[in-house]
Amino acid sequence: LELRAALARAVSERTFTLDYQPIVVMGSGAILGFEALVRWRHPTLGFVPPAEFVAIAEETGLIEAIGDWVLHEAVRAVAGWRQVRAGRATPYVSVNVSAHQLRAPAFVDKVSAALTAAGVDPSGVMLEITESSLLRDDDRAWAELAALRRIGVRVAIDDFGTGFSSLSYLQRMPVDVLKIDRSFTSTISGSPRQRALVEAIVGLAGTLGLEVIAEGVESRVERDLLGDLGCPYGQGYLFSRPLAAAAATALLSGPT
Ligand code: G
Ligand code: G
Ligand code: MN
Ligand code: NA
Repeated sequence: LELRAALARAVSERTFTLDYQPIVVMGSGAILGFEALVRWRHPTLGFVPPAEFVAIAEETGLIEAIGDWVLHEAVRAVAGWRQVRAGRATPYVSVNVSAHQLRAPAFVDKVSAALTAAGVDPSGVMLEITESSLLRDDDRAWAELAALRRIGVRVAIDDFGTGFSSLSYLQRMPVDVLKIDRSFTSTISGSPRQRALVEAIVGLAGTLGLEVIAEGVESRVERDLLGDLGCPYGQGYLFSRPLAAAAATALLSGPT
């Protein structure tokens, strides 16, 4: 309850920050974009893990205000990166969106407005929706996502493999990318069965014309196995931990 009140205060005082974790081409290390991860440091409780406060924010509806802030901040960051990278590859930002946000009216307009305000074209943003929330309220959410894809925003299924998407759902889902859940990545080196599962996911993605990104890549062994199985893109501690905004920009200023 105390945390709830503090969170409400944090929303009005905007005491959140975003960290950014690189998403890379695993073979070369080239940066494709960054996943934005919200952070909240409470004045006395210290750092509160997002898994905790995002859940409270969803229950209380505060996630809408937090999500709006995250979206604007993340899009502003892309504008900066694209300036740093002028004339070279154009990185995107991948933003986690909860089902609650998708259900709110005018979500599409909010995304467009954030893009317009920052002067970023829609290819600068990817939205991550968990597999379970996509399944929970399909109609509204799917319509919103389809509308976003029509303007050029990309959509990823987050934590893929942990939900229960049927093949017929997957075929119809308005998405571009599957992010393979880190529970698969972390067991891939020890288990032929897990390797076969990842291979099946990669094959499925190929059949459906979807891109795959492996999450939670922590070792070179995992990276190489993923490459062998046909998954070219990844993110994880092997490449980089989530970075503060300035560090992310500094990384992009480098040679690759
Ligand atoms: O950064 P960390 O691994 O602790 O994140 C934990 C969880 O919080 C992840 O599942 C992530 O998707 C979620 N999360 C992080 N940032 C955001 C955000 O801006 N919005 C929402 N809805 N979830 C987020
Ligand atoms: O659920 P989602 O995929 O959005 O969660 C992202 C979370 O995973 C972030 O909180 C991030 O800190 C965490 N993360 C990113 N890379 C790694 C990794 O290599 N290993 C582990 N254990 N966690 C990671
Ligand atoms: Mn995510
Ligand atoms: Na995930």
